[in-house]
Amino acid sequence: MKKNNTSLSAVLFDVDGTLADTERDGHRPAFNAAFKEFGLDWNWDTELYGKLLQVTGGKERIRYYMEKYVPSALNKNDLSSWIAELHKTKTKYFLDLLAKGNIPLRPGIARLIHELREKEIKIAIATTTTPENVTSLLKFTLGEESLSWFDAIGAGDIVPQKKPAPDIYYWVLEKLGLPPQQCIAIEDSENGLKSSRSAGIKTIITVSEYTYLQNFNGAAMVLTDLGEPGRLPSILSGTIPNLNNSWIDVSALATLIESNDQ
Ligand code: XBP
Ligand code: MG
Repeated sequence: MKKNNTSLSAVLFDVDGTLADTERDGHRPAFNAAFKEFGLDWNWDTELYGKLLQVTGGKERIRYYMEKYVPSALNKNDLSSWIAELHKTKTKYFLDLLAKGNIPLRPGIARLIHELREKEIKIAIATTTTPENVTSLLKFTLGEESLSWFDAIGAGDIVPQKKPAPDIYYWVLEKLGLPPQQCIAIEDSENGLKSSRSAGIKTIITVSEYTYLQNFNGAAMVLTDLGEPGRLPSILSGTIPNLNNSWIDVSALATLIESNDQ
């Protein structure tokens, strides 16, 4: 594929909600299992978890929950270390869930990743989640060797400010050595969109269960998912020139990057 300033050079994938539906039946029960192991009577049901998701990052989410719902528990000598230990336990349970193979990739993700590789377009990860969560998800869905397919994996505490700050996208762009104009981000949430757009990257949203009512102003396109041949996605807003009743493939992304739209 010919490369110029506005050619597609890389696709940057978010993880939770975008690569896979990890939140309701993955992260949430893992948090609850960790609470139990720590002797806490906290329970994050599906509705409460939806509210807590406005805070990105598991450790940040725990702290926010404590501040809002159980402020008496904040009275600990080393609160940050305690939260970090609790979160480490949560990660252990989440990794166990991934290893059971119960969390599949969303429609179109594996197809698009394979096509991007065939066409020699770089692929990268830009996520708030803990790095081991990303490597395990990739390993248990695309296979161990898939880790080497990614030109950059930006995850977790590698940057000081999590999404909606643009830091993680800046970090990945720098690793790739690419300007934002040559990249497309795929996200599922308003916080993710704010992050990618603040870094100047055109963004496609594939909505997830917890995010479909969020504000996606600034997205190039909002869809139910990336779609597959024979299983078309529904387009919720935006368009890609010449995307005629199709799924999202490399040619659609290449057209999007060359268009003048946001
Ligand atoms: C989603 C997040 C994460 C996960 C939990 O990240 O905000 O905090 O909910 O994972 P993204 P951790 O959509 O950017 O992938 O507990 O490891 O933070
Ligand atoms: Mg997400």
